[in-house]
Amino acid sequence: MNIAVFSEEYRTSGFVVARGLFEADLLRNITAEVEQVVHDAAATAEHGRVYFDDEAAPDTRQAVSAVRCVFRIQEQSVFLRELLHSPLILDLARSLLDDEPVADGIQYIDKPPRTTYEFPYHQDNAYMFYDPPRALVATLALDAQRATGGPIACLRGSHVLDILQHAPSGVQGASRGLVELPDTATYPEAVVEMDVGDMLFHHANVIHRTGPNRTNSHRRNLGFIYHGIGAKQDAQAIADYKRDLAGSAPSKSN
Ligand SMILES: O=C(O)CCC(=O)C(=O)O
Repeated sequence: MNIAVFSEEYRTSGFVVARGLFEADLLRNITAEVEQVVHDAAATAEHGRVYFDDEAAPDTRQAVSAVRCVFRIQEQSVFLRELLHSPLILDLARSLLDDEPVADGIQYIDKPPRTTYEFPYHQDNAYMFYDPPRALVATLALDAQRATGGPIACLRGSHVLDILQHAPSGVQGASRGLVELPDTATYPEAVVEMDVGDMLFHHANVIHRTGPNRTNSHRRNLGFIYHGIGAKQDAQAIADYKRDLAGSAPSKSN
């Protein structure tokens, strides 16, 4: 990989994909570990950390195949904690952030087969509150994802925007959605199709969403979250956000 070209793509578009970053053996081990942790998480169904595709259907609550999100997944696995701090990801994150990366955590997000839920357009920094916005999510594709499978779609170049107005989305696992989209002629949508082992790095300010999964396969993503050591979180904004969240849909900040 040419790191200069890779970083330039990120700086221009607000996202970039490292194709085939994870080789087959490592990927097999990661997938096996994730499946074990998700299985255990499904059994605990810890509120605020584990969300099912249909929270209203009690019979699906314990089914691993119905898990939608597990947040802070690294807390349950030494192996995944080590991966979060491994040079394989940190070295790329350092180049993109232009700063020393600090690991925040790992989120697991599945789009089970034929699920209709969507993550609305949003900017991650609308709930991370990093200033300057030197933060990113590195998403490892555990499954191949084509346009019909609910892949991440980014508005190219939109990371240069400030945080736009968001409102509660009502979607379990994605607390906030953009109130109004910016001009998509200026920031065109790019659907990021990935193969197993690809890793998408997206800037915390880039506007992105995911649609329904119209396939018969799972679409599992593992998102590694980092910020630059020089970026500070706005404590007041976080406190306000948590207060606003009470009573509305839980969030990826959980
Ligand atoms: O994987 C998904 O469906 C959503 C990912 C996302 O919105 C994010 O990583 O910020």
